[in-house]
Amino acid sequence: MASGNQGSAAKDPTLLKLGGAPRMGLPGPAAEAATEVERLCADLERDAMKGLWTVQGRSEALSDIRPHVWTWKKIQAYLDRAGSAMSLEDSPVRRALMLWNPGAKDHWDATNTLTAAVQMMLPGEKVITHRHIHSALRFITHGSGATTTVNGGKITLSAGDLVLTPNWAWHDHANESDEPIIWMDGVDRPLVKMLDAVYFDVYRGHGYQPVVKNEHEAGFQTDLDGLDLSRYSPKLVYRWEEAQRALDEIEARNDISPYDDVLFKYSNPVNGGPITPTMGADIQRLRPGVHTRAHRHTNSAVYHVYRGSGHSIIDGERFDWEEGDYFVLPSRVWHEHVNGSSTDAAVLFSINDRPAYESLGLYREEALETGNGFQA
Ligand code: GTQ
Ligand code: FE2
Repeated sequence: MASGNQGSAAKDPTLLKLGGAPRMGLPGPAAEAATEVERLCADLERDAMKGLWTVQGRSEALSDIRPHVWTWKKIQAYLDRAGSAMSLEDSPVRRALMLWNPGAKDHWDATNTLTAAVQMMLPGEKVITHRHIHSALRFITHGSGATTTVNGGKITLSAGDLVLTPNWAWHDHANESDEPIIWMDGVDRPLVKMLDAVYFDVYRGHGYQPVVKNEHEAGFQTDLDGLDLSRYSPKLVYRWEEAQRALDEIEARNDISPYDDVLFKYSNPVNGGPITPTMGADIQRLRPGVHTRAHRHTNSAVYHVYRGSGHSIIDGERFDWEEGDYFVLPSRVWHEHVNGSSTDAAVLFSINDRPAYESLGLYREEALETGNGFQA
């Protein structure tokens, strides 16, 4: 197990003991005072209050979000079934399989802040225009010839491309190719839900927005419904070739992260900041045989194994992954990544909620100092 796990310390019941009479400064014998404290607690709860002392020490406990791997083999079989069972002809819904964290209690998301889903469109299918206050992004994993139209600009997408649909941007999707299109959706849905900020709007008459921009204008939009372009990237599409070139350059200048190896953060060209205020995305290359050092941080993340195979050690447990798999990293747990191949690079695409933590001043990161930086 990982050392220094805040969760196990916080779950220690001895931390939760009531103060008792002397420390509470209450009169009378300890037993009677404890009883009075118990009566007080019960009465408080009947009147919609709670003694802080009954919960102190619990807030550091880790959330119920657990590390988990969803295999491509399983996802693919379910996509096949969903493809046969439902067709998307001008559909208001999307055929997307949400990756439901086995620890999530009252929602169906990958973490407490991030929705990750695998969406498929068959040849000729299209889904109608809507918009929402959520920021969303798609990373194309299979096929070529998908289109996403964002605020009147139609963007054609191939495997390895990343496209953004920022806050309140109209968007619809189509598969104009003759093969299935599959992509990863990342959405800041649970965070926005928790903040009670959800707005959702369907385009007039369940139809489609008109395409009014050319291809170049579509991929770089500076008229995003009044959005602050320093917080929402006007660059809406990041091509696979660009990402690969960026990784090549980072590797060539030996700008290696001990925790992530060769990592490129998709960023806003206006200021180098994150692509949205709530959700970020990274692409990373684990060079052959690389075993990264362990660290932990406040943000959570969901990974897609775009190429290669290996494993990650998350909170002391080994999780193997292969091409096409997805896995989730909860907040504040130690993690390190291993490329299982000594000849081929592994490529991981991931979404994270780090921008939300950073803008709220809550981002914290810590390197593992024991075990030479590796979990036991
Ligand atoms: O394709 O517009 O997975 O609005 C979740 C919410 C996909 C979409 C999701 C969405 C979409
Ligand atoms: Fe959407």
